[in-house]
Amino acid sequence: MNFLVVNPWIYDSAAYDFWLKPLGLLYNAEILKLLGHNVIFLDLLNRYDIDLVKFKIPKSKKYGTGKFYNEIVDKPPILKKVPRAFKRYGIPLKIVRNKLEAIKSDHKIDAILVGVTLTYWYYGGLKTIELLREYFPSVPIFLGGIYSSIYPKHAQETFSKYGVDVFSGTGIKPLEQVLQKLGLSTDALDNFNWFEEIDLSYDFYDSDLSYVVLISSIGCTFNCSYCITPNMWKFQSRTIPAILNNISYILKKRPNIQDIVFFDDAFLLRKDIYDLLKELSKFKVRYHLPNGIHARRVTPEIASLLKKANFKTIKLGYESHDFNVQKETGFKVTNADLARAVANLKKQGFTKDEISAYILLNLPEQSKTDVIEAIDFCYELEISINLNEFTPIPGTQEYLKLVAEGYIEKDTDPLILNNTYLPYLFDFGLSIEEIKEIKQYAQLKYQH
Ligand code: B12
Ligand code: SF4
Repeated sequence: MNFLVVNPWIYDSAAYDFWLKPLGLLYNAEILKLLGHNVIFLDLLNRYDIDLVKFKIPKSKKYGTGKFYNEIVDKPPILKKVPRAFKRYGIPLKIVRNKLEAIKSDHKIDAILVGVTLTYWYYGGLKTIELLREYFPSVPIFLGGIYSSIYPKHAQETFSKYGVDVFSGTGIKPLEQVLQKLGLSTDALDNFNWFEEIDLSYDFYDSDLSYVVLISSIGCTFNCSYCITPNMWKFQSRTIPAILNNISYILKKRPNIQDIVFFDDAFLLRKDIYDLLKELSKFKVRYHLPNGIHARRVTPEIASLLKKANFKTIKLGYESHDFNVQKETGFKVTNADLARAVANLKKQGFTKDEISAYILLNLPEQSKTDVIEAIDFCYELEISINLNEFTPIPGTQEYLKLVAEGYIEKDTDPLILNNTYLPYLFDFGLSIEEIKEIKQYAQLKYQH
């Protein structure tokens, strides 16, 4: 069969290509290919798309990250009160239309798969599907991914109008259900360990790529109050030989790749992390960890192995300076853990630019003082910071608490739960002024 697999645009007020690659869709596309199907992959967020670069040459910043092409679009009514521009990020509409026209005339598409990641990005999925329906009015469209797994009710209600079948859940099940719906056999997937066996090839990209994204483990053994990961995945890690094979396979095909990014939730939690890090040092690439790693696990030996393997981006999950907040939200870190991890990393020569800490901003139980103290603490440790604005994710403890306390409605439209819009629309947490003051404080402090 001919499958069209589409990574939709993002509609938001801010978005940046911080090594964004649609891993979930890539896995599903690889499995379809393995089953003998033909896959046409359309990533509307590919900054190096061959048609886009003819129109506008993208500028890449550090290690292949960079700005998406974007255009201001009309705001949906629910965001009218928010004084922020609303934009469509990704390949311009005209180019996408040309692509769909070409796909339609060259192939008989039998089914379309679309994946939405963040819950508040569903609107981009909707707009993409509206367009797909113009070209493929009667082709079955299937929606899956993090949004429909976290918020199935909303996804069902929103997308069924477009004749879209919505699937939730992680692993191979959603794809099996898609295949069954199409009347195809799933026997080949019985006892198939997709996480171990599928090599991400990046063959679906005919454009240049300066980085690739992989996962060596997925899920996490902690249970933080603001995080949905433990509800979605049981912690599992891919074996070291499989990870190394996957890297060799990619580098053989794309020797220009210089940056490998791990999207793991909890990169350091696997038991054989020491062995993995030793093996990773064999490849002449730079590695990056954009998700917060566990400070408690950054022992002197781990720090030394991270350095030897050539890790260039280390983000530590810190979130709050207040011991009570740390304890109540999941106890993944204390101030002493962070200080120890930083000392170990610094001893190996990691710089202030290479090490940063994620600090949560606007968590309901957090005070302005807590955020300021967290910034000061990181400044004193001489590391960089990333202020992460809190977003209540359906299903998490924080979300359920806000619903129980009456701050948000149970079936809230996820668009307004976007961390950029929250302070304009809800009464909990810090005010817009306080958030601005904190950001200015951090900026001024870090200018020196
Ligand atoms: C990597 C990652 C990042 C990266 C890149 C994110 C990206 N946009 O690609 C970085 C570090 C930049 C990041 C940032 C943020 N992230 Co993040 N991130 C993740 C993480 C750890 C992994 C995502 C991933 O690639 N998973 C691996 C793939 C294989 O899984 P998958 O996509 O679910 O796909 C599977 C299935 O869903 C299914 N599937 C997927 N698509 C389809 C389609 C069809 C048709 C079918 C049938 C099946 C199917 O098949 C796959 C295999 O099973 C997730 C947690 C998680 N474990 O998912 C959080 C997560 C997505 N992030 C989250 C958050 C909150 C954020 C931030 C907002 C944090 C902040 N406060 O600033 C920012 C937002 C930044 C941004 N604008 O992107 C939340 C989502 C919240 C939400 N409302 O939706 C998550 C769930 C973690 C959490 N805290 O609970 N993140
Ligand atoms: S440690 Fe990180 S990934 Fe694990 S539950 Fe907490 S926030 Fe989520």
